[in-house]
Amino acid sequence: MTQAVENVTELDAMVIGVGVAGLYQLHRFREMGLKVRAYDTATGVGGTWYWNRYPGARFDSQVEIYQYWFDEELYKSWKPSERFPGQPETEQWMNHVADRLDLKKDIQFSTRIESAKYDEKTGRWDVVTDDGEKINTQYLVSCCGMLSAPLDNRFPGQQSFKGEIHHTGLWPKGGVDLKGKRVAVIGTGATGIQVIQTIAPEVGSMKVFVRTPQYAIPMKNPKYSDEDWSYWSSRFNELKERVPTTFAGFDYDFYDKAWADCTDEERKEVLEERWEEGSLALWLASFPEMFFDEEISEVVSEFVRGKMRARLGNDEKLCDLLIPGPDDYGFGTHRVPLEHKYLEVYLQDNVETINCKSTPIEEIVPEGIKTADGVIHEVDAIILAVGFDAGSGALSRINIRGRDDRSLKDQWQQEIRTAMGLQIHGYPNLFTTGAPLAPSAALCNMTTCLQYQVDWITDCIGYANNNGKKVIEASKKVEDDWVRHHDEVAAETLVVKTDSWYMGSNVEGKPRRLLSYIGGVGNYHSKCDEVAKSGYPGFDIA
Ligand code: NA7
Repeated sequence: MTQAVENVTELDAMVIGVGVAGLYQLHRFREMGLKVRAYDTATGVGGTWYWNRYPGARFDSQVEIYQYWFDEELYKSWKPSERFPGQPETEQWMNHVADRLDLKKDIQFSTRIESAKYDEKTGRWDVVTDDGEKINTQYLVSCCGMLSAPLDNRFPGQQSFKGEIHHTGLWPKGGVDLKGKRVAVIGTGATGIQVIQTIAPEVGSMKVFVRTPQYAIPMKNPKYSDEDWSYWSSRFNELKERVPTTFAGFDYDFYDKAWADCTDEERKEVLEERWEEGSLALWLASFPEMFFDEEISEVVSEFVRGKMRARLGNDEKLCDLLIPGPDDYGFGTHRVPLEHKYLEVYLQDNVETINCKSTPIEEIVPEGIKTADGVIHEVDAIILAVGFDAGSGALSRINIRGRDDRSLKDQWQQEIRTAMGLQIHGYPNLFTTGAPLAPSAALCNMTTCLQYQVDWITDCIGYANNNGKKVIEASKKVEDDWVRHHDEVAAETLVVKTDSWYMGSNVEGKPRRLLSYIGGVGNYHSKCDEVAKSGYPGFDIA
């Protein structure tokens, strides 16, 4: 036997990424008795909650449902401090999960997966890491994340900047001292909003580069006492049953009366009540008609605009720049962020806005940011809150070769397709979580959809094992059918008309397709359950 063969790590299953999905997938594979190992570029667990340690990072799903549902004792064993905990606490929780399940001994940190090549003769994957380690595995499961490929090299001249420049998704572990400094923030998506409202009190001055205004909802984030957590713990089984059946994997769901059957007063009451809730309920638990009907969308959008205008003291210039107008896009057709005193930041004397629509950023220069009008905005630090190559980005950054040496990156540069977000035709024994065309990122509370996908994948592999089979591949037909259904559902909504990372339009040249399934989480689960119950029709299992 040659040296090279001796140095190959042989596995039944390999997991890439140890965020919410990866930890659970590792746990499930271990329970099945498979020889499994997980790999992650980071030095610790957490995925999104490891990398996004920028000031103010926190989730928009209530902590009582941003949970694992497979173990009641695990749920009860963690005492969250508030309704929407910040990144440090969420990272601690993920470490708690990993330690409680003793997962870390099967995780290799600080390791980037460079390539994965399917061997048709053996039905197995040959994987190579950045330090040259070779892994041979029967099953390969991507848990790389939906929003984990940062667009960190966005502007020409970034390297020349004399001060500190950081993308929010690659924030240094030790933090960044912004106290008293002149800081620029580029981007006002969900991330930019969290950063801006958090650093505003400590920076010397701040220049916010705004291109697209955002609808945002004020977050209500009460502290949770032990009694509060006992209350939620007592509801564990009820929540566990309900959450996967709702439209977006939260514990709330749409109002049970159609818009057309409500009076104006009732509509207003429903919207006001959801607004006061201080969560994403206004978007995901009020009137679904806002996703389909332009007129209804406009009524809801105007409701939100009115709230925002009042906060900005009806300052015309600020309102124009920060609040989407009727001709921009409708509320909820873009990811809706929650915020806390965000708009008030713009009323501070030391905060300046730069309109990137009229004066786009041209380049980064040693002193700061140069805009198209020739102005150099001098700053000490630049925060790039400019987003991610969502959905397809993480897997495209690995050289993945399927049957006939086909390249996933090349394929997805032409058209982004998956079968239910769980497999890709031409890539046998490769399974995906958080991938395009499955529900994700606020159109699904991430813990809900990721756990479901891990369970589906685990059951599918279990089915193959029980039947003495070794290779599983989504047929072209099953993928075609899913893509068609996905597109039909998407085409009925207004979301496909709005430019955002949901549509891939934030990355130049990326083929346009809604990256998240919008037919509802409950519906997605029923469809995937049906496939599993019927013995995986449309999947070639050999
Ligand atoms: P987003 O939502 O993609 O937001 C990125 C922001 O950066 C957005 O305001 C962009 O404006 C702005 N941007 C990007 N490129 C530029 C340039 N060249 N000039 C000016 N402004 C620019 O990313 P986030 O990180 O906030 O959120 C991603 C998801 O993570 C979020 O939805 C949650 O689900 C978690 P644009 O809209 O393109 O005009």
